[in-house]
Amino acid sequence: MTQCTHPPEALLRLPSPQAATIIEATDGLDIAAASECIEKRGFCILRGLFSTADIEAVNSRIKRYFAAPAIAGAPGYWKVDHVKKLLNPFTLGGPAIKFLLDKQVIEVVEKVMKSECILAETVVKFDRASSYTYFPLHSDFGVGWSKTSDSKKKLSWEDMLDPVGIGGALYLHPTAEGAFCYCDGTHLLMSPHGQSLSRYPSADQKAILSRRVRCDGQTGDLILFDDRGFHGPDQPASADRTIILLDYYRVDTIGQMQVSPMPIWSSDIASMCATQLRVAGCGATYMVDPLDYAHTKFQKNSFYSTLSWLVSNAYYFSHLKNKLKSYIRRGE
Ligand SMILES: O=C(O)CCC(=O)C(=O)O
Ligand SMILES: [Fe+2]
Repeated sequence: MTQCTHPPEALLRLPSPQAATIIEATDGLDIAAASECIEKRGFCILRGLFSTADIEAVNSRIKRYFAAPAIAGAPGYWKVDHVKKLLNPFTLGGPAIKFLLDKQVIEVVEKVMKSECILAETVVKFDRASSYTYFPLHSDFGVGWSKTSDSKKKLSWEDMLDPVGIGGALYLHPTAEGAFCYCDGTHLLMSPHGQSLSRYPSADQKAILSRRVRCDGQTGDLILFDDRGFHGPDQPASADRTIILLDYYRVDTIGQMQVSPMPIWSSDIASMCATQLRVAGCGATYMVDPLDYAHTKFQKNSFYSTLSWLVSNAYYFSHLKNKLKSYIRRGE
């Protein structure tokens, strides 16, 4: 396979960028319209797919988890840097499952991929307003991509011709500043110079950036996007943002493999149909051991050992009190 036409020529052939296409899904999702839009533009917004009650229920669970970090088993968020709070949405249980394994969404994703899909990764992400860009526009895949350096599977040019991954960004509140952005049609380029936009010749960077569309949206909007196109959060931003990110991988390309296994509530399993179980990772293997997953990065932080010591000894005084009591009782 020879390399595809490089930008900006390939970009010049595309129609000029437009505002995001919003597909109303309140009375059922038009699967063909959604998949056609993703194929053509690389992204679309699905509106009205989820009930307000479910979004509110999930938001109130997130509020509890995002109030404090997860320490010693207490409910809380994961910390990997100053600006973000993270959490696996499966941890929330109940209605959260509906957002992660929606049957209509799976149908769209599998139609676009022309393959079965698997939910490879998902996260609830709080992004703090920031005066600097900490997550620049990027493509999630390129030739040679693999999740870990020792992975045998590396993406080839042939692999890049199919949508290897379809991402999802679910808005949990009205979102404008800091919203998800997609560079219209850039999934068709197939990342000829890799995933990082800063590595592209400046004319290409300019052409790609000129196609950037900010997906302003409402609570409950779900953006589906082809991971091969350039995308990322609107940064710098003066507003905080909380979203649920989803990433479905193409099984015919990657295999029945997740980035890391999902922590699913046992009580939620009965509500899942065979397709949802498969997409959730039932019978799948994984690329990264949960102990080494990026979201567990805090174990490498310089405060980790001090905090560990504090937690290990958090009940020391009540332990001493019990010891003293038993000593006194024995002496009576
Ligand atoms: O946070 C966002 O808006 C985009 C996230 C993303 O692109 C990613 O995690 O790869
Ligand atoms: Fe991404």
